[in-house]
Amino acid sequence: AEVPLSSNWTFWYKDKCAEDDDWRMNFQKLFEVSTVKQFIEAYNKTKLPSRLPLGASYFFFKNGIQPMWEEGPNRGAGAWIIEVTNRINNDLNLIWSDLLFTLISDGFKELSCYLCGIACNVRNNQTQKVTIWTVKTTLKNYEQIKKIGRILQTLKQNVYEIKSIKYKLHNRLSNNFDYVL
Ligand code: M7G
Repeated sequence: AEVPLSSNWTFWYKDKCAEDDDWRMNFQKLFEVSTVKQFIEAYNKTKLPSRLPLGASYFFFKNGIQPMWEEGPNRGAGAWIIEVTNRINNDLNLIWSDLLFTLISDGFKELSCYLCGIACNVRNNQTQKVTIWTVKTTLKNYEQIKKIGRILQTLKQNVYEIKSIKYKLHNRLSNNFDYVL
């Protein structure tokens, strides 16, 4: 029998859109996965982020959560943003894969209920981002959401060239960050 995942996930691709297009268009659902086998097959059929065209994004979200700020538990929430400096080396791919495998193996344990999904944005040779979208921060879950950030910081102890890890609210128009560790 197939080994079930502890959550079901959807893999999305979003192509770059023109400035005045509605950002919420041109999403493509690539795969829905609910077993280890389905995940591995989907992973093997998907290009690594470094091979995506500039401006494109991947999203890997829990089933039922649309990868948009306006939807469900993303509303009023934010994300941990991991900025990676360099497209030439493999760090973006490694961090993205690391997080995919962590999510499907329930590596965040009791913190997983505070996570909505992850995204990867390929922008130019200077800016690549992997973002970890959480539920809305409250006084009650603030510590847990910070703890997710501290876990992500352990990625820095590896060889990855990470520029910064910061938390940003989705609805913030400026580029200010809301909290750092
Ligand atoms: P991005 O693609 O997340 O990152 O956002 P980038 O700044 O590195 O390119 C780029 C722009 O896309 C934002 O400033 C928004 O105009 C739009 N955008 C991004 N997201 C994730 C959303 C979203 O969830 N909803 C809406 N309405 N617009 C978004």
